[in-house]
Amino acid sequence: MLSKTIESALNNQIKIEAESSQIYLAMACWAEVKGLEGVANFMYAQSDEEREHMLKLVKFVNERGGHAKISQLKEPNATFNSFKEMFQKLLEHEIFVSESINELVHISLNEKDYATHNFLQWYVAEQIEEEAVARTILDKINLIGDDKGGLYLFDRDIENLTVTT
Ligand code: OFO
Repeated sequence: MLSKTIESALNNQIKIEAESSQIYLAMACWAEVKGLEGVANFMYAQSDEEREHMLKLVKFVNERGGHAKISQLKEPNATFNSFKEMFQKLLEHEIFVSESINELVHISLNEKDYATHNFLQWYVAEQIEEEAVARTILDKINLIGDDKGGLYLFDRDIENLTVTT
């Protein structure tokens, strides 16, 4: 059985994962209208993954005697000045999510909820992976600079940078 504190902390994370999915969906749309198909597909996949992260939490809360809360979401940013800016925002967002997961781990230990603590380890590992992918992408974009040919190749290759869930 989840304590009220844990239930509300997990529900807050459900909202964060749902918002992540929306943020990445908006990024996918922007990349698609800008003609970068590879980047768009990559971001659509990221958006789907965030929804999976959300669902995993929803099911955990409901199975442990809580009630998952489905909240109203913030409208995400729809346009960016550049792909570099877009991926910088992605990295910043993932760092924010990691901090939120760390806080949850901290709360679960305070509450002596070892089942939730164990469940959260998957998210801890996932965040390491997602931050690493975002940093790799930014390194590549920094190398490309303003080179259009480089951006074309990057768009073709980004789909190989898959994130494992
Ligand atoms: Fe990438 O945020 Fe979910 O966990």
